Amino acid sequence: MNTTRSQELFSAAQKLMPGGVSSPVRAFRSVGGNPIVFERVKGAYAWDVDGNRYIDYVGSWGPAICGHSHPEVISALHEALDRGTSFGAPCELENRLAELVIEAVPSVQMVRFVNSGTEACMSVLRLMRAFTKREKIIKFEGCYHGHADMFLVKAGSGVATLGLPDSPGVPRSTAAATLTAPYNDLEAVKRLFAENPGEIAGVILEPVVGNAGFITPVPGFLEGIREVTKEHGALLVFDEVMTGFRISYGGAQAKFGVTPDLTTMGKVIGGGLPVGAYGGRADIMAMVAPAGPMYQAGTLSGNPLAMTAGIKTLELLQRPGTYERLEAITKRLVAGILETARGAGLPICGGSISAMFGFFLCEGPVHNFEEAKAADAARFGKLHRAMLERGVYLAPSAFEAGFTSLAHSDQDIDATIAAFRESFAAVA
Ligand code: KE4
Repeated sequence: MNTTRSQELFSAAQKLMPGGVSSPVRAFRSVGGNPIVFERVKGAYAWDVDGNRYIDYVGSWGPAICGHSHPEVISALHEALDRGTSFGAPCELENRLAELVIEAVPSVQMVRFVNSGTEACMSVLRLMRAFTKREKIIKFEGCYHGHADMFLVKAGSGVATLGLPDSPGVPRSTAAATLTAPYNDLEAVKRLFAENPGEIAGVILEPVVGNAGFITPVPGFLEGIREVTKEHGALLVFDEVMTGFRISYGGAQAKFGVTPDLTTMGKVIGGGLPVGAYGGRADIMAMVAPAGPMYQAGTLSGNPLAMTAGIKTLELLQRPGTYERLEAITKRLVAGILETARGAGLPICGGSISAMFGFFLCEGPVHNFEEAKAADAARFGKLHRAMLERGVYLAPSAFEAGFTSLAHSDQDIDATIAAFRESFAAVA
C-alpha cells in the first residue's frame, strides 16, 4: 500500500506540531509506523492523501455514529452557515439541542453546553466540589475524562497508550485530591470512603469503559457505586462523553437503569463539530453561573453550527430501528473477530454493547485496567498494521474502543472479518 504522501506530510507536521499531531493518540506511537494522513471521510470510509480507502472503526473517536458527513447533517450545516458561524449570544438552536438532550436523558434536568468532553468533565468536577463543599474525588484506573489536571491520575486513552506516568505539570496537591480505585472494584471504593470520611465530593466514571480498551461493568457495580455515593452524601457522575447516545439513545444510564446525579456528554451530540455538555439535577445545576456562583464560560459554547450538527444527528438517531441495526452489525463483527483470532490459535476476549466494541489479545476476561495491560500490546501493533494494509482503520491503540456506525454495511462487516482472518494468521 503506497503511503508516500502521508509520510511526507507527517514528517513535515513533526517540525510544526509536537509529535506532528493535534492529539497524542493519533501519532500511532503504540502501534508503530507512521499515521495515515486523512484527506476526506464519508459514511463508513476514510481516504488518505495517497488515495487509499479504509473502512473506519474510529469514526472521529465517536461522533460519526450516523456515518461521516451524513448528507442531512451537511445540508443542515450549509443552511446554518449563511446565518453565521458564531453568535456569542443566545440562539434558539441551543434551546432545541437542550430539549433533545433533556428528553433523551431524564436524569438531565438542565444542561450547559461547552466545546469538548474535557471542558464538560472539568466543569462538572468544579460543580461537584461547589455543591458538596468537599474537595476529593474518586476516579477509576484506566478511565479517561479529558486532560484537565485532576483527571490525569492513572488515566486511560492516550495517557495509557503512551505509557506516561500520568503527566508532569499536574500539581501534587491536585493529584492528591484525586483518589483512584480499580474499575469494577466496589470494595475499594467503600474503603476510600471509609478512609476519607466527609471529604469526597463524588465519584466520576465511564459507565462502560472505552479508554482502557472496552471494559463493561460487572453486574451490581454501577448499582453499588450509586448506593455508596448516596450513603456518603457524595455525587455520582457518569461520564457519557463516549457512551452517550451510543450505548442507547438514553446512554449507558438508560441501558443499565442506574441514575447518576450529573452526566457529561460530547462527541455524538456535536455531530462532528466541537461540543461538550454537562447536566443533571436542577438543584445542582442551579449553582452554575449566572444562575449561581460556580463560574464556567466559553466563547464558542452553544455556537449555531455545532448545535445544528448535534440537533440533526440526534434527530437521525431517533429514527426507528437505529439501535437494533447498530447492535446487530457490531455483534456480528465482534463474533467474527473472536472466531478468526481463535482460528489462528490466538488468545482473545472481547465484546460489544450497541455500537461500541473492543477486544484484548489475552485469554481474559478483562474487568479492569491492570488486566487490560496484560494483553499483548506488541502483537496488537502488528495486527493494527496488517489491518491497515488490508484497508481497515482501527484505533491506533490497544487502550481504545472501536465504533461502528449506521453507515457500515453488511458488506463492510464481511470485508472487515475477512481482513481480520488474514491479519490474525499473519501475526500469529
Ligand atoms: P475531548 O476533550 O477529547 O472532547 O473529550 C475527553 C473525553 C472525556 N470523557 C471520555 C469518556 C472520553 O472518551 C473523552 C475523549 N476520548 C478520547 C478517545 N478515547 C478522545 C481522542 C483523543 O484524545 O484524541
